[in-house]
Amino acid sequence: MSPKGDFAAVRKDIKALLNQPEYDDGSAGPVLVRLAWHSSGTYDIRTDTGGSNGAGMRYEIEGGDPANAGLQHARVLLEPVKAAHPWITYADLWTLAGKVALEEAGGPEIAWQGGRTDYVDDSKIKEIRGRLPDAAQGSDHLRNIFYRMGFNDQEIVALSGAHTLGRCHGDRSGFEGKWVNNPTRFSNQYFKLLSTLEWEPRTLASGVKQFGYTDEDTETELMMLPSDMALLADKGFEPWVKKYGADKELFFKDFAAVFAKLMELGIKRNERGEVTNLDNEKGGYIS
Ligand code: CCH
Repeated sequence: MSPKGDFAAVRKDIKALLNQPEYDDGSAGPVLVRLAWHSSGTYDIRTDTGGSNGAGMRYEIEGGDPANAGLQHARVLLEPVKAAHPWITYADLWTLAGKVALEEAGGPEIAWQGGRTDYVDDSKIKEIRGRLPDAAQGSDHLRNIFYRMGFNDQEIVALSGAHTLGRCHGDRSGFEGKWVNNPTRFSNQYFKLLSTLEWEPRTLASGVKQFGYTDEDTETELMMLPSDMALLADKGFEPWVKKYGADKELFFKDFAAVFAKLMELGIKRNERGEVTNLDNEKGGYIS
């Protein structure tokens, strides 16, 4: 068992579970990134509620939000890490796992600090459902959701580049498929494909509408969500799609900054980096 605060030991254990030959495209990384994002993306800057503190997804009221369907796989996967390092909070473990997964997938280094606490009950998460984005909607919706978290247009586009990783699962969101050919490798490929391929509207057998592209040569089928396509059709978003597609370094730099900001939503720290809005008696340590 590692001593309290030994985040390097936790990182090592997270790294060790990323390779999952039987799961999806062979890596647990993408679903861990999604867990980190959904644990943070509930933040509301006006009411200062939600965010990465608390690990509210352990409770039905938040974990059972249809937007969080499938994330139990990620949480279950991390249980052995929690068992080996019981001092770490779930809120820290989930966000740290997202950082480690991104870096191990070849992404930029993401600044991360510990100290989050876990809610002791669900009393603070009553109004949390419906705060995550709906992939069937367009740019007005994206702005409503992400401005509420405190992000601007450039940051919304940079964050969307995470869709280079992973895939959609019919039994989770209803959408099907992957955005890029190599969905376990972080890159700016999502932006390149979004702006250069001829995306066609597709209706799945379930009636769900998304966009598709079939590469006849390789017989590869790729997809985009309606919310991804909305980035292309919007004057404020589209220039950033082009910039990130053309400049991987710029995308990596901006993504690292905005993902670090996402992980800190709802966290207040003093000048020593210690979290001051604690939700239980245990927290407050720093990395
Ligand atoms: Fe996302 N995302 N996401 N997404 N997402 C899905 C999967 C992933 C939206 C909808 C969906 C971000 C933003 C948005 C990931 C990271 C981020 C799925 C499929 C839907 C639907 C879920 C399934 O079926 O398993 C919408 C709408 C938005 C609006 O902007 C942001 C921001 C991030 C991170 C920074 C990752 C990674 C996945 C793949 C998960 C996996 O299991 O492979």
